[in-house]
Amino acid sequence: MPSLPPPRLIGLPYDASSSFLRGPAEAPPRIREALRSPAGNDWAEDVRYLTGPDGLGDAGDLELPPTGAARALIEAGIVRLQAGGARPLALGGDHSVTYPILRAVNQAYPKPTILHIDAHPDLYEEFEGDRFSHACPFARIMEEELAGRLVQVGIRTMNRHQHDQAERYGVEVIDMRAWANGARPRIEGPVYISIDLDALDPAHAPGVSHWEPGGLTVRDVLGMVQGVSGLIVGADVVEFNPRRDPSGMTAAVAAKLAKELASRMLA
Ligand SMILES: [Mn+2]
Repeated sequence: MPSLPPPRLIGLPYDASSSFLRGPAEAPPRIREALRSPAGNDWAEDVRYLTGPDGLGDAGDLELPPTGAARALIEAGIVRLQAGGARPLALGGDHSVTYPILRAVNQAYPKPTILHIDAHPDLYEEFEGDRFSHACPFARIMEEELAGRLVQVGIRTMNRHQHDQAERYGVEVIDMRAWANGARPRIEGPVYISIDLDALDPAHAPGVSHWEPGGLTVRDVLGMVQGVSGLIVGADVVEFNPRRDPSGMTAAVAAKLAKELASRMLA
């Protein structure tokens, strides 16, 4: 059996599709800094060493303009990374980046299941006149049929329009009330994992643009990542806003999630 392409970090410094605050474009170097911090080590919780030739690679950051032209560059950048024999572990950027990433991932792995961990469904048909807003990526993904299944976890901002969109596209939503009652995602086969840090309770991850109390713990999200048994075809950690993270604590959370995603991708 040929060995799987290893995971490789790719930074997407882009936040021009954010509806509320800028800042996530500054995230990738801050997450790398936390990954390399001497405060921690280079091991995942399953005792896997992540550094070195068999570990987590790094493709650096894409150079992106603060305009919609960034989408094509992101798609091309992920296609290039995959052609180079790697699977993307993308560091956002705002959540709009997930749509072009999925277009690229579909070329290597058609229609994966998407495990989408977020406070928000991001299913708006358009938001304030923009169909490519960070409030819309999963509407674009579903209308282009870029996912076999879309499973959302951590949702706690559903409104009537997005509820209708979820029904229209057959989205499986485990909202926070269902999570609290014990509902858990069941994921089989190839999966893409998209983690918006605002899925976490702001007490755990204050460095995000949209504070939405009543969310997941860091351990909840780590458990979901570590519990995925299928092939992870790619992943992203998005919506980290360093401007709201003076302590660097949310950067540490983003780095921790990236490490555990990398370890699952290397397993
Ligand atoms: Mn969100």
